[in-house]
Amino acid sequence: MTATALPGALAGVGPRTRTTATHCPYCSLQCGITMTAGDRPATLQPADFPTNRGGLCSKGWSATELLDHPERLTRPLVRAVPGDRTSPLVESTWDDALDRLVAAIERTQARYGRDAVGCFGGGGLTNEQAYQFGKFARVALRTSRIDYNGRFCMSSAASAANRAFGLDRGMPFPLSDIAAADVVVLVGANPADTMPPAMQYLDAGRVRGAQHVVVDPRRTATARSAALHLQPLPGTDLALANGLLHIALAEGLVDEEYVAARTTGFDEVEAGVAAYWPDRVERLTGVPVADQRRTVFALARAERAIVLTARGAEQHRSGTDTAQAWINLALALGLPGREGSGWATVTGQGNGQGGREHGQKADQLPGYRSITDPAARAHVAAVWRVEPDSIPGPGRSAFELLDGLGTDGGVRTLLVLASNVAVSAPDARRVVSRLGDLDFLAVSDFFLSETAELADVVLPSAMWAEEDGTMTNVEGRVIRRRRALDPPAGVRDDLHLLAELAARLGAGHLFSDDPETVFEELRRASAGGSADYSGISYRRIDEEQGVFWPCPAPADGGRPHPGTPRLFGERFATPDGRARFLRVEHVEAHEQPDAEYPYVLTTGRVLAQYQSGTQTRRARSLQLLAPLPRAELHPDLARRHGIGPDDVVELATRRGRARFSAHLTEDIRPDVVFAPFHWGGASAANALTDADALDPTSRMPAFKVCAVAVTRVAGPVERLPAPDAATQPAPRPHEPATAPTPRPPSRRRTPRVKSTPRFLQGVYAITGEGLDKPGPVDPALRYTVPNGASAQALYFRGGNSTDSLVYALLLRDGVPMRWFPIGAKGDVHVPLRVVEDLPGGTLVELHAAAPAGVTGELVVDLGLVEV
Ligand SMILES: Nc1nc2c(c(=O)[nH]1)N[C@H]1C(S)=C(S)[C@@H](COP(=O)(O)OP(=O)(O)OC[C@H]3O[C@@H](n4cnc5c(=O)[nH]c(N)nc54)[C@H](O)[C@@H]3O)O[C@H]1N2
Ligand SMILES: Nc1nc2c(c(=O)[nH]1)N[C@H]1C(S)=C(S)[C@@H](COP(=O)(O)OP(=O)(O)OC[C@H]3O[C@@H](n4cnc5c(=O)[nH]c(N)nc54)[C@H](O)[C@@H]3O)O[C@H]1N2
Ligand code: SF4
Ligand SMILES: [Mo]
Repeated sequence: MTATALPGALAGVGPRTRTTATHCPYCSLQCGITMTAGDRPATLQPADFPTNRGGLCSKGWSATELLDHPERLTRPLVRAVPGDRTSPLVESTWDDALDRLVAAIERTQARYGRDAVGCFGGGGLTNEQAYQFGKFARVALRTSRIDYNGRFCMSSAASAANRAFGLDRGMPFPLSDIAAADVVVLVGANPADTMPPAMQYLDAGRVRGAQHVVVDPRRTATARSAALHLQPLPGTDLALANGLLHIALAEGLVDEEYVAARTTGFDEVEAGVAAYWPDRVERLTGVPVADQRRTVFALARAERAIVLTARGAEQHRSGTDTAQAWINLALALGLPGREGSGWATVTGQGNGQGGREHGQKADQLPGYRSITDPAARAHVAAVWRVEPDSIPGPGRSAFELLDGLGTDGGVRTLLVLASNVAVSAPDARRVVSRLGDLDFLAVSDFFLSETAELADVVLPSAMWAEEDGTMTNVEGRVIRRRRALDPPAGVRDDLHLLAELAARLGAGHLFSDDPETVFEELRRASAGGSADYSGISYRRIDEEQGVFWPCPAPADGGRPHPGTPRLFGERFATPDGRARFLRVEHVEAHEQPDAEYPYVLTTGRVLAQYQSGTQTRRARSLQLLAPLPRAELHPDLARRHGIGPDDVVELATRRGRARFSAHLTEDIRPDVVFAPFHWGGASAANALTDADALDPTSRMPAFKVCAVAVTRVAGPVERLPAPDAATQPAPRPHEPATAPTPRPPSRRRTPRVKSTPRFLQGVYAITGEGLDKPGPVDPALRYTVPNGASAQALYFRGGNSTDSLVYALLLRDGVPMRWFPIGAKGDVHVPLRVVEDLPGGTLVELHAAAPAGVTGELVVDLGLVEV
């Protein structure tokens, strides 16, 4: 394959140089650049693309530094002693590395079943790679176990958008609409540091007199340029949004005509927000009543108004409901679907949007289809040329997949593409310990990331400028990543890697390593799905500066579909065309500050580092800008602990300890500490974060809030020392498969929590309609947790009288949560997680599935306690 053709390739500037139009490799803004490459080190210039209009941030400017970085991996690495991960990683051949990986896959699947091999992907992969990875898992490995790092990113906003609008395109309008809005409220978004060139749209609005409101516990660069800064306690954004809606109702600001014409469910929400009166909201959030009122009035009086949420609001155990609360507010004010107005989430990774559409999610098939929908399975199976029944069911979400590594029923051989979970996953010390429990770990990366360091096999991948493909940016615009130079000898791109692995697993005839061929297949697989790409082609992207999905293929002979820059103008993507209000309630953060851990820790980003830092920590120019990981502390907090500017501080939580240089600033709330997560080792913010309470719908961990203690360690230093190993708490062990021996009853009386047992149980006759067609069995197998109470699930027992494998399926609010396979004439007893609260209002149901025509009896017993 040679470098790309027109119009990506422009005239070269030297005899053997060529210039290619492509995009920055990092965030979802996907700033346009032109690269010059050939007989000298590659260089780049910002381009006049609609998202950046000639702008670029320091990360983009430095991107070419890494292409020929001395630490770049150019050969596969394997363990000197196979199977011994304490032996050194040594260079090897592709044949040897792939032989080892394929042998591990076959060994694991023969011994433990297909689901014992797992895949973990990333939102940095191109659409073609993400699509191929999802297909590879289901077709070549036939495993259900695939998920990706987007679960840790915008999954809460995605679930909320799907629930409310029937469609998840993060921004349902082009970025340029932000410049035209009279009011923009940014909730937990800091684009001044995370997408600097996008600030020109906010700046343009401000010049016209637009008002911006920033909701952030820190007075960030974004907040400083806004008209109003609300500084809530982390994890209270839902209460704030409900409070704003309460005021809107009280002041008659609700757009009743819009609510009546375009939405459903408002009455319930109206009743719900009655409890969020302004003083109470001030107590919960710390946002003064006067500021609450200013925000609502500004939003309601604006001709055009936009509410944006990002990770600050979404990375919580109630992230989905928090996004919904802001959607409720936007709907009540009549914003979504009105030109220049609406709600949007700011997607983060380069292909964070496309990465969540093409099937690398546990519950998903390409075109944003559901893997449990029989019609979706049939459509995709036809494109893949496999039987619908051969496509596995839903797998486990990212953290649950990682937490189960090496256990019975968990993954034992894992393939990671484009993610550095050892640094970026929550409670990362626990994740590192789980990675150690694997039988085999393979990682594809272009540097030896902290995760790659733990692998049995490391596969050197091509970098962004060396591969072709498409990406879908923050706006939902499908663009082209174009190959500007050849990868170093010995390096392969991930499309090629997956096609080659599939061939070795006997499915090679179903896979291609050519990006455009894969894209053509992706188009067909997406046709008719909600993320419909079927009318998009490489040529159209080249000609039109990208194409916004949905863009269906025209019927025979019809005019090409123009793409959809703005959604929801006429109707929402729900069956009745109306947006759905949903009542949501504030829940406290899972971990509250106490005497031992008195402050709230929140985490996030700094301008000059990207994500887990594998790339940006290696860029010399960026190291000069952000050499040391710095934790932000208020001077009052610092004084209490004798901490001076730049001192070394140790942050401790129940999970671990990490050290940072102290950045004293009045821009942060005095009860909050902020730490960036771009570093591993001594300064790993994710050694501190909590993964024990995931969002019930999106399975998002609470990256943005846990309880922390702060101590001073030493004065300023050049290199941060590691915390004392002896003080690091042991990572939480796997949940034991068998119950521990009961201790003799203690004599000390402890106060009992009043609880009531609840059971969904009985013996039912079943007739199967297909293993992929689960359905309700009996009305008795439904239970709604009463309002004001909460419940915990204790166990599931099931028996199966038929001659075939059947499944029982546990649903929570209509969403499948767990599958319980019960073998022919078999029975199971599965302990469930008792520390996970099912809040009041949650609907719990059991469904079942059996192969078509199979009849017999199913015995089920789901035990819960109601508190
Ligand atoms: N420089 C840089 N840019 C990036 C990235 C990067 O790593 N570095 N990553 C990209 C990716 S993948 C993503 S997802 C985006 C993320 O982009 P953002 O969401 O803008 O980034 P964060 O820093 O994670 O969080 C934003 C803000 O949320 C605030 N915050 C923390 N807790 C809370 C809370 O409870 N409520 C509210 N309202 N705010 C809170 C933080 O103080 C922070 O300023 O950035 C993209 N761009
Ligand atoms: N505490 C805390 N933790 C967080 C967050 C937070 O706000 N706070 N944010 C979360 C969010 S929003 C995100 S998106 C995740 C991101 O976390 P990660 O998934 O770890 O993201 P990256 O650091 O981008 O990891 C990508 C890795 O793959 C490599 N890579 C990049 N592109 C490619 C490619 O095309 N092919 C291959 N083979 N390798 C590639 C890079 O070198 C890097 O090692 O972190 C999450 N973790
Ligand atoms: S804003 Fe994002 S896409 Fe643009 S240059 Fe910076 S990192 Fe790259
Ligand atoms: Mo992200």
